[in-house]
Amino acid sequence: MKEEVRRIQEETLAELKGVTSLDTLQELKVKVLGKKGSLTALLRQMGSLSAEERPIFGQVVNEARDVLEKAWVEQTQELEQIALQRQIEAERLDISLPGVSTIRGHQHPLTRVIEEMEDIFLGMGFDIAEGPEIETDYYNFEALNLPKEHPAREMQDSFYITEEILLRTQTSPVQVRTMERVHPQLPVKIICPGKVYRKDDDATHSPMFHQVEGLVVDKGIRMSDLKGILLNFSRQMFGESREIRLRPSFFPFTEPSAEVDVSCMLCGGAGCRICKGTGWIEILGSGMVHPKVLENGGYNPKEVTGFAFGMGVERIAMLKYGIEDMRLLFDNDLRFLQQF
Ligand code: 2U9
Repeated sequence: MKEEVRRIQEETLAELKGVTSLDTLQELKVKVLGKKGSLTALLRQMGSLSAEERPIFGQVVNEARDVLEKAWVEQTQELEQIALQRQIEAERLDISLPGVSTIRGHQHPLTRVIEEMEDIFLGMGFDIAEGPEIETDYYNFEALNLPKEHPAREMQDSFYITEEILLRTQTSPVQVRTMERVHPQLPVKIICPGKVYRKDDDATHSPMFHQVEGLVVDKGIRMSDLKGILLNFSRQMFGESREIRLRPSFFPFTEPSAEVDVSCMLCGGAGCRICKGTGWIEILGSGMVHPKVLENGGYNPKEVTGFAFGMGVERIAMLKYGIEDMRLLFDNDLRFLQQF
């Protein structure tokens, strides 16, 4: 039986050397040392030996077990080492390779223009007010002195949702809402940037566009205050040497009303293609707030006066950057947008 133990030991050691996977190694261990293993089976036969032979045989089996256990541990470590090497090899990083740079986006030209306008007016002490794009007929028209039958509120020009609810056609309802909220507090000095909607669609009109409107209400506000603020704005926006001029106009919500031209930023006033030879470019509408509108905001027109103005952001962006077709601002074509 001792020879049998030696044979198992030698055969197993030889087999172990050829094992290349940890699973096979475990299977072999069970085959020899497991409950039904070949060495365990020999141990069970000890009963047939004499009392003198038993301890000697036990020692031989234990020695064989120790030798095999040790060989297993060594072989396991070796296979684990090989597996680790393979993994390291497979996951190797070449840190000398150049990195992949991320593409950096930037602000849309309209966002840039809106933020530039906001900065200019914040610098002159204005607050920024915002409000809903879906409005009631009252705030969009009625409160702004545009009664039901007024031609400026033609049904076909506005996006109506119901008879009383529509997409705002101007940001003026925000000013009315603000006056309602803060009165009788003075002064009111706000600009309202935001999206507005009208049924227009061509090279110079879009069904959705952006406006920045302004409103100042206080005791003793005069047209010269309006002119001063707009001259300051025009010079910061279009250049220090700009001049402005006011032409009489009409809006239902302001009286008197004026359209404002800025001296041409391209030719400096000499006359060119952009200003159509006049030297002047219209940039906004304005006026003294109509007494009825002040009243609708909760103020007494006998005690306070105010001025208001409104401009289309797309138009200003087109002038500032020389963009010929408004639709370019909404196409999201990177070949256009990357130029800014
Ligand atoms: C209140 C009172 C008065 C806002 C004003 C204009 C003149 C104006 C146009 C410019 C180009 C709209 O985008 S555009 O088509 N706007 O000409 N807007 S005065 O007047 C107000 C606003 C709010 C409470």
